[in-house]
Amino acid sequence: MPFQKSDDKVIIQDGNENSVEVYFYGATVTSWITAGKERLFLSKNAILNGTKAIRGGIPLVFPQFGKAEDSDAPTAALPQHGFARNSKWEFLEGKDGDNEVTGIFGLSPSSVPTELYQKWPFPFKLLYTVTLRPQSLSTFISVKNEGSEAFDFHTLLHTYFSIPDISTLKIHNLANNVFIDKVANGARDTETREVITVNGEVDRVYEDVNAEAVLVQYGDGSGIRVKRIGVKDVVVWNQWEAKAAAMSDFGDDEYKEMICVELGNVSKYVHLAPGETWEGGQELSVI
Ligand code: TA6
Repeated sequence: MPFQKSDDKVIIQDGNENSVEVYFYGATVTSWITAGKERLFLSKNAILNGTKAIRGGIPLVFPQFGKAEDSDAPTAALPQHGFARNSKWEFLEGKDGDNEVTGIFGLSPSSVPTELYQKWPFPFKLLYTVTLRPQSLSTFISVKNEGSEAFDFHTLLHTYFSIPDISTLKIHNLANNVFIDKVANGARDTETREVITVNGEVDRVYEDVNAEAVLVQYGDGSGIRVKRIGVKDVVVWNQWEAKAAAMSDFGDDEYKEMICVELGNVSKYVHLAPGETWEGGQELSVI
C-alpha cells in the first residue's frame, strides 16, 4: 500500500526504502527517507498536535513571509509566515505511477482557522503536490485566486535539511546574488563567496537568484541538490546557539544538525488576478 493514512498524517511509500510523511496540519512534510536515510530535520521538541507550526520538515509559508514590513499591506495583520502552516489541509488524492508516488493536498478558506482568515479574507485555493521518486522529492504549490479582486502573496517551502555537522557544511551556487541580511537589520549586499560555510547565525534572503539549483553539501561530499522550479528567491537560515536556546520547540544543540535552505517568492509579492493560477516549487535530489 503506497498510502498509509491515519488521523493526523499520511505516509507515502514506494516499496523501495523511500518514503515521505506529510502531516495534514500545514501539509507539513516531516520526513523524507531515500535509500533508508532521513534527509529532513525535525526537532525532537517539535509540536505535532496542531497547536503550533511544526518545527522542521517543510512548513509552507503563505500568504506572508515573516511579518509584513508595510503596515498598510493587506497581509499586515497576519502572524509571521501567514496561515498555511497553521491550517489543517485535506488529502485529496494519491497516485501510484511508474517509478513515482504522488500525494495531492488542498487548502481552501473554510479550513483556515477563522481568526486567521478574517485577517486576509481573499477567496483562494491552494494545491500542494508531493512526488516521491527513487532519488528525489518534488514539492509544488499552486495558488488560485477564486475571488473577484486581485491579491498579493508570498509563498515559500521552508525546508529544514538534516545535516551531519554544521561545521563541515558547504552551500554552493549562491555567488553574485543580492541578498537581504536579516541579521544585519535588513542590509543589502552581494554574495561574493562561491562556497558558503556557516559558523554563526545566518538569516538571508537571496533575491531572484541566478542558478537553477543550490547545492547543500556535507563533509563527505554527499548532499542534496535543491532545484528551483518557477520560484525566484532562496532563504538560508540557521539560528545558531543563542536563538536556538530561546526557542521552546527546538533543542539547544540542534542548530548543529540542520540548515534551512528555503525556496519561494518572498522578496516581492506575487500579484494574482481573479481567476488566475500561479505555480512553483522545488525538486530535491540526492547527490
Ligand atoms: O525563513 C527564515 C525565517 O524567516 C527566520 O527569520 C526565522 O525566524 C525562521 O524563519 C523561523 O520562523 P518561525 O516563525 O518558524 O519561528
